[in-house]
Amino acid sequence: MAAPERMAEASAARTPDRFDAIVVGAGFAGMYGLHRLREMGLSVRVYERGGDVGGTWYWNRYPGARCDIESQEYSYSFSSDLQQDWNWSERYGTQPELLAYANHVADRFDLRRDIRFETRVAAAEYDDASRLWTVTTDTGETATAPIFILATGNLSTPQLPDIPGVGDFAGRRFHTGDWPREPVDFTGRRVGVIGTGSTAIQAIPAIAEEAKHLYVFQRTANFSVPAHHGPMTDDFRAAAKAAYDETRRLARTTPFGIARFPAPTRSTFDVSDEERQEIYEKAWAMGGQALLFSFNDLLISEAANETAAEFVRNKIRATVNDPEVAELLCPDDHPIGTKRLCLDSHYFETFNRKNVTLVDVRTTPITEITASAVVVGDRPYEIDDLVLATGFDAMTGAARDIDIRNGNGLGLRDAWADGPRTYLGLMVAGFPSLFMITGPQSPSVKSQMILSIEQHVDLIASIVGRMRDAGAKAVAATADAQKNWVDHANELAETTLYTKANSWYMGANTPGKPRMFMPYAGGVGRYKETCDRIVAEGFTGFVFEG
Ligand code: FAD
Ligand code: N01
Repeated sequence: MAAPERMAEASAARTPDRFDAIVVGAGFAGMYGLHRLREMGLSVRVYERGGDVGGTWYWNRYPGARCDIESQEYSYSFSSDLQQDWNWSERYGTQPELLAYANHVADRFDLRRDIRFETRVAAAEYDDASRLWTVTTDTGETATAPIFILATGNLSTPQLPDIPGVGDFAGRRFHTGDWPREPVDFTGRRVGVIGTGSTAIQAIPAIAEEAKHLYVFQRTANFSVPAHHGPMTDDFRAAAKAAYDETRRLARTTPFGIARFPAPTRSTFDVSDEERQEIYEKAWAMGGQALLFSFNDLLISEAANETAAEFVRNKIRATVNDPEVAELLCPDDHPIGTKRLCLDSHYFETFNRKNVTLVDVRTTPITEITASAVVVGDRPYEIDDLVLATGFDAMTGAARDIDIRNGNGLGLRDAWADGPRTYLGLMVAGFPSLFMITGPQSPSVKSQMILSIEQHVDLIASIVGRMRDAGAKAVAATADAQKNWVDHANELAETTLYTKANSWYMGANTPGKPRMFMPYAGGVGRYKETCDRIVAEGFTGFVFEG
């Protein structure tokens, strides 16, 4: 029987809760996953615990939230009409604009009819005999499908700090990753922000504009470079639209998936001190991640890295008026770029304001949070509002939150007890027909993520296409292929400086989590070439069953 007829027959026999594919999450990954599989003729059900589409941009509504990759790159490429019709208004899209874009995509491709909102997937179990996944939600719904896709996001499980009393605070308490739907006004309020990661660095200048007083509780200083944010001019937008075919093609060959940042070819020490300084100054003036793409050894050699790190520290010293505060803001415990390089709009300048106090909680840690204060040592800082910019149980948190079991009853949590192990960041050996979009050991968070999402969804589509062509009922990654891939990913990570930081990339921010560098460090271009070769060679490392 031909593949389309088989699908048609399956559709005719389907009961209401039986689908060809079930997808968890309606962020950019789940949205494109739904669209792409539906285009192939599959029936798809998406479950999303939020009230609408957008994922990251639905949840992270804190003041100042925006992307750190320019909008003409940080956007879908799969539809030329969409690219041409949508007009970005700013260089780095703001959260409201990115959410509007997600909504536009949902409307344009009529996605919502296949999405169940406000429904959390609690469990999923595979049955070896029927080769079906059965998914259970917190609303008591169950559904089955041969294909089960986690589009649950890498930064979607907000994490509260393990500080005694954090639940006792009686004022308004916010986590930036689960911000209220309605705007929050800080006018006239005493606000405490815990955290100085990318999120806090965006939120602090915006909150400082409104608050009566803002206390920033910093445990680890972070490197940040100016975004040089601004409106997108008509000329720039028109040129970007005209060049889309070429920029998207180029982006797929680069380390980070950004056309603007091809792989650098020179070493830090190929140039004189003066020339290096000029190169850094140019990158600083350009803004964004440009600095890290100045030389090819910045994330490999400590000596090279230190030149860029000290350049940024000197910028901080030149910006912050109080030398003691400036030194506190200078990162000294990790190489630059080994945590996500932050982009800011006047972050360091904010510490020159009279209504902002930096509180060093590394020397003297936060001892507790009371009903009205953050207590550092024995000193209480009385506040009205507490903002927790304390990050996420990153990369594995959302998948581990679902009780996923294979046909032998083995849980994904157990399979990953020593850290995530995947084939290509796409599948886990022993868990047939379970796919992850931008899973661990794929470029994922070390890339322009919409590009990586599209690449993974397209790869899943070609595997599903192969299943249909072969009349297969399931597909699995082999244990050998997974072992080789994990070894390769770990070996690559060991050649970089990434392992030297206590970052969420390493799982270091989540108590009890095994330490390993979770994203693929080989870069987008190399990863894509590998995937393309695997497909061309007949899906090496995958077994089609039944
Ligand atoms: P998400 O957008 O996280 O969507 C996952 C969805 O799955 C969520 O809506 C969640 O509610 C849902 N979900 C999870 N578990 C369940 C469950 N059990 N049941 C039902 N639903 C579930 N990346 C970049 O490349 N550039 C940037 O500039 C950039 N900026 C960022 C800024 C912030 C503040 C954050 C937090 C991340 C940023 N990222 C950026 C990363 C960003 O997460 C990705 O770019 C992208 O939006 C991820 O899309 P996604 O669909 O994979 O995941
Ligand atoms: O989270 P983080 P985030 N006591 O984990 C501190 C993306 N993103 O939400 O470093 C005191 O980076 C913690 O301190 P320390 C981006 O990929 C992108 O900021 O552990 N402090 C740290 O300062 C980013 O990397 C954009 O010592 C405590 C902070 O909380 C990722 O999301 C914008 C503490 C957490 O920083 C996550 O960023 C925003 C405690 N007990 C986010 N516990 C863009 O611009 C935690 N901290 C694209």
